[in-house]
Amino acid sequence: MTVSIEQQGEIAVVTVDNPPVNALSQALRQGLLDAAERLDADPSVKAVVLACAGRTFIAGADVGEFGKPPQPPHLPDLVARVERAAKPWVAAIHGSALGGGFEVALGCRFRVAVPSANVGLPEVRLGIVPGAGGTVRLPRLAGVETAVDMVTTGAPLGGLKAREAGLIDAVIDGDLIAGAVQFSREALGRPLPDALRDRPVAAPAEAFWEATEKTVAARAKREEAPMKALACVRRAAETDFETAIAFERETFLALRGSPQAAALRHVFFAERAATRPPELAGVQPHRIKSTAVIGGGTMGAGMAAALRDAGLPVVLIERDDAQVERGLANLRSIFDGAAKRGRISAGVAAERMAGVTGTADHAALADVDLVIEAVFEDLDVKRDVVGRLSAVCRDDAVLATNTSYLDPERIAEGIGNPGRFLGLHFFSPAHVMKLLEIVPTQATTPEVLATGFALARTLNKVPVRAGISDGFIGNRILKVTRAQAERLLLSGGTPTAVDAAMRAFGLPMGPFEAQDLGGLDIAAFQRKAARARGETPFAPIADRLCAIERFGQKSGGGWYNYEPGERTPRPSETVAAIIAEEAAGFPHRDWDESSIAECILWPMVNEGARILGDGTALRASDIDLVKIHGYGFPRWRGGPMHYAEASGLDKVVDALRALASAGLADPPCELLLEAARRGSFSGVLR
Ligand code: 3H9
Repeated sequence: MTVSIEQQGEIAVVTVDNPPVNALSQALRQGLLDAAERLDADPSVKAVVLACAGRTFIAGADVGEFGKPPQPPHLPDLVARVERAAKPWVAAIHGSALGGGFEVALGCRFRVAVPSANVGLPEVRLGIVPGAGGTVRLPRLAGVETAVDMVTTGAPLGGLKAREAGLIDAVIDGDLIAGAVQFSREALGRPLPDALRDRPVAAPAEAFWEATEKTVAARAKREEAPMKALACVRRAAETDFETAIAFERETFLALRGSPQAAALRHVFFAERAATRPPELAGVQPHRIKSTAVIGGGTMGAGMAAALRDAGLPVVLIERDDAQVERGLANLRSIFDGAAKRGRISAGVAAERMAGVTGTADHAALADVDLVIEAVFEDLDVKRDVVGRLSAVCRDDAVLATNTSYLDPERIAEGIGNPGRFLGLHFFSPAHVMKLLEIVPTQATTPEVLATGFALARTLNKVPVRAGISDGFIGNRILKVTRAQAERLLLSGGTPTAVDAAMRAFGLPMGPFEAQDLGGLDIAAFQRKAARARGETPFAPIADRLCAIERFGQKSGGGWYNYEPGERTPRPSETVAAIIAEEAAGFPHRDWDESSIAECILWPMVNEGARILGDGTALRASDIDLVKIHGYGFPRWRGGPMHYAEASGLDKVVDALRALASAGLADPPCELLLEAARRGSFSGVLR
């Protein structure tokens, strides 16, 4: 870490260099404080430009320090010191000025930025509120409404929008430092504006707060930080500067140690670790400039949309012209839907479609860099497709399967150059869901595996490396979830109670509602295939529902009844009667919300531990990412593995033993027992 000072006439340029993102570590805070002292004492300096080396301005407090006691100098004191410097400071922003980085910029008298910069206070995404005056200075700069919007959503603003909102004083095209120095010289010729601490806040009407509290509460659901951030801005509008700063700091420190903040920090680092597997360091991915998707159904169209959203041209292959038209129509409806909801303009939707070539002719694949098949989930069908691809595609083209349950090794058997083949498992809807399971075979080369990770980055997806096992990581755990949900029904629970308990835990939907939405037939098809392989999948009630064609919403009823044209689940007497028959002889118990949640969650964690144990996942945090980004597990709970650790693995083991002795779950596996002895999954060896 260095803080260097270089003088250009009467302007001093302070440059921070603390790779990778100039986070405000203790050493950097000290370095900046020393610089402020030194520059105040130097009579030849009339103004100070604060700039950063590397890819970004200061991206925030050092999140890695949050688990430890705060060390002086504290960030609020640094910001206050910059604000009351004898010479005006000008923040020169490129990349991101986020969190504490933006708070330092708010301590400066002026802010200038390149158009590609962005500024914001994303603290709520880490379960905290700004802790160095952000909620108090921002409303003084840009008004209460902008401040509320930014601190409660955490969304940053781009350079031009930030200029419009008054967050920055000038957009600099061309050389940022030269522009900032020039800006400073000109500013010295005019009366200085007040420091933000000395500016008033226009307090909005009481009705504004009432309405905003409702909106923020509805959006935040169970997350604590957004409402607290709102309370901080309100305090800034209703009291004096010092009182508001003290309130913000107190709120920040209380949240910093909260379970939600710990969970969200865990996810923050898990997401970053997942994108850069250490074993692929230095491995060059293939360049992907053109792509193809085989199959234009829901999955194929979603994948094609994701590729187009990232600017890649797509060839969409179907078996005949009619199917090509159907696939293109699926894709068009995705873009039209996005345009209707205002996410993209009609022009952009048309441009996305223009980049798609629909055809039944495999000759169109001769020169593409990457082909992903999304045809029917049947081994022979997929093998046939992949065999054809290996014959028509370039020898170095990457070939991928989007299978959810089949063995990629078997799909690729016999193809030429098998090193270029891998599984890329998207989640439906593929243009929306962030998760991408990347599944190498024994033969997949490191370069092709690295291409999977590079593709995920291009598509803005969260990549997780998964080994080959039935359902990889996500669907393997899903099977356990569903089996547990049925065990609950056999032992006295109802679909309504189970769904309500899982919603109360924080999932967007309970397991039965989710099955009704997705359709029970897909899992039934997989169970049939599993039974043909000699396995014994457990779904006694779902099997009976499928036998009477209760497939979910699409057939007018599944676990629940649905009125025509409605999606509201209503309890079904037919289902209740089937449950009662199946449950006969099973010991009943009273289930409350928390015991239902544990009966589902702890067996999920046990399966997660098995998945770690057999190498299907490399890290417990990868399992958390799979559940969060593929299945809606609440981010603020940190994923099932983190949640189990935070709850105490001993407690999880005891609860699993109790469930197992009642015939309601498998006993804890070896790896879970080992993790419980250590108190954590990290460092547990398989
Ligand atoms: C805050 O400021 C609180 C204050 O209000 C109050 C204090 C009193 N700390 O994302 P990348 C690491 S809260 C530590 O892949 P990109 C990251 O782990 C903070 N480390 O790069 C990774 O490490 P590695 C508010 C951090 O170019 C490397 O940097 N600020 C931090 O795709 C590269 O990260 C935020 O929430 C950090 N703050 O994106 C901003 N940030 O190489 C969070 C990053 O070892 N950061 N790292 O895996 C970001 O949004 C992105 O990193 C950024 C760059 C957009 C800046």
